[in-house]
Amino acid sequence: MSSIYGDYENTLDIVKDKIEKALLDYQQDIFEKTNDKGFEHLSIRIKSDESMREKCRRKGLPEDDMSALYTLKDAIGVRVVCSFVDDVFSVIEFIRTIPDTEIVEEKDYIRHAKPNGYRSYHIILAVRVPYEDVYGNNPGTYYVEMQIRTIAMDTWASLEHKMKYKRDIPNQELLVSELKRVADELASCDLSMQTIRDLIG
Ligand code: 0O2
Repeated sequence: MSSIYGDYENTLDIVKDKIEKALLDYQQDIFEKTNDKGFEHLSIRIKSDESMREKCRRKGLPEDDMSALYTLKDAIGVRVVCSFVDDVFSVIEFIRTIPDTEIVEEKDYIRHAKPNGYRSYHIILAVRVPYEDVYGNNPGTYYVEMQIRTIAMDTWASLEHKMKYKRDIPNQELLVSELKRVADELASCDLSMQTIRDLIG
């Protein structure tokens, strides 16, 4: 079976590399200016053919390049994990300045946590490249889903994700409410950590 990304698979790699380079340059720049890191770590991936097909099926979409590259906008996924909440917002401000890109969707689950306690900042970034896109436009537009959050938020999200996809967990209801409680405690710790860092200077 041919790739769900069709003729556009190679361009996805180019877009991924462009965004990765921008973020690594940012990290380098912050380090040169402050001797500190702009973020703790970065992960960037292209959703596998099988995962994208599975997501299309789950959402009732045709398994084709239009669904994979335009209707769903997370073929390329980036996660930037920071030590401190202020670093998260600095990364977001940097993202606004990346040339040939435009933020087309923003969800602030940090100031507005989801009811289950999930916190993270989500951006859908449209990236213009001198190659054809799925609509036949050249320069073309490709999309990148970005999640920017603290280490605490990231650890919580991994644990909650694990629970969601495991079946037959005993006391699931209790775990859900414990996770919510812990999410709020972690948010409070994130703020205290930020305050201490500011006081240290
Ligand atoms: P997958 O398979 O991980 O790619 P919506 O339709 O608005 O409810 P949407 O458009 O998918 O949701 O966007 P949203 O809310 O920005 O979520 C995007 C991704 O963030 C999700 O991908 C998850 O990876 C993550 N995410 C969102 N909410 C939660 C949460 O409550 N817990 C955890 N652990 N992760 C979350 P998908 O869409 O699930 O698909």
